[in-house]
Amino acid sequence: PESNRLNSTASAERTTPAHIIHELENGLLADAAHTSPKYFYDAVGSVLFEAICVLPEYYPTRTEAEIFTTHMADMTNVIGSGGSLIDLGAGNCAKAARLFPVLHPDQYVPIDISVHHLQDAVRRLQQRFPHIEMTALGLDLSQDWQLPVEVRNDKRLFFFPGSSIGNFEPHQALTFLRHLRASCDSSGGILIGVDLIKDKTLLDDAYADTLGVTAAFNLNLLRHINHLLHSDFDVRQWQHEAYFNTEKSRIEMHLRARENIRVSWPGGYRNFIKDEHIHTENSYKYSIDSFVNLLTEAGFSHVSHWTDANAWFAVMYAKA
Ligand code: AVJ
Repeated sequence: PESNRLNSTASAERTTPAHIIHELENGLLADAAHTSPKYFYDAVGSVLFEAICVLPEYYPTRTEAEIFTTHMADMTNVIGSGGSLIDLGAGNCAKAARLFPVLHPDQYVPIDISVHHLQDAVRRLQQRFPHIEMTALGLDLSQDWQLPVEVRNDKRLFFFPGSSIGNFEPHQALTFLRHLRASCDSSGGILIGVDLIKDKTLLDDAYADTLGVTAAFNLNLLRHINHLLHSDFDVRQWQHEAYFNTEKSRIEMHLRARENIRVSWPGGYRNFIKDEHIHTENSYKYSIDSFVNLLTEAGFSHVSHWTDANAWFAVMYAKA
């Protein structure tokens, strides 16, 4: 009903920061429409992503977990213990929690786009590990960010699992890694998960699963944007697409218009013709050599890496 629409317009305008409105509008109005992958992760999107991580087709999560299980003792020898464990994009903090009993950090610093998302997980972890100081931070890692003074600068270990680095363009990934290198002293280091280039069919299937969970994850973006921008996307008019672009070494996710569509929001609109796309995500895949080079170019050294038997995924540690 019209009255509901007006009510939610008012609340969207109250709650969405102007820079987010501008970022969304700029992306939607660009010749090749695009959106940032950070908008996947509303409440529904975060749950859908957790479901993706347990799908048979989505090998990265279980392969990375298996690499940690198999090589934990070797990793611990290389990394050492103590210091401050800085978890970039911590979510439910489960991956970092597995490291506590072996790396014995003095401080745990989970970072996520919303500090609110971290609160429950950190409260539970603090009960299990009372002697680890925990400082949750809300930071958007795709923008400029700095660690506050509460984060100890004695052996900072940046933990960036899951191949989230793949969401950056390679030149942005380099800038991001350089920023990490500049954010610690020579006692620091990075422990990072990297998805590797592999057979196109395996990659395609991992992002177009047969249950349609990744399709739901991609389409849910439109509902989140409706909430943020008070736009009128109709999910039924859009089709999930995902494929490995071999030349660019990246998975691309798109939403394709099934028909001619006009999308409106307060202050703007965009007409999409049938088959026009919104580019919603890139997920870059690297070779071991290319990522070792990237870490080295960023100012890290002594890169160690561990992989699974199929060499589908790699975990790398590099010293500052
Ligand atoms: C969270 C960026 C690592 O690229 O594999 C999963 C996101 N998108 N399925 C990835 C994602 C579709 C995921 N990252």
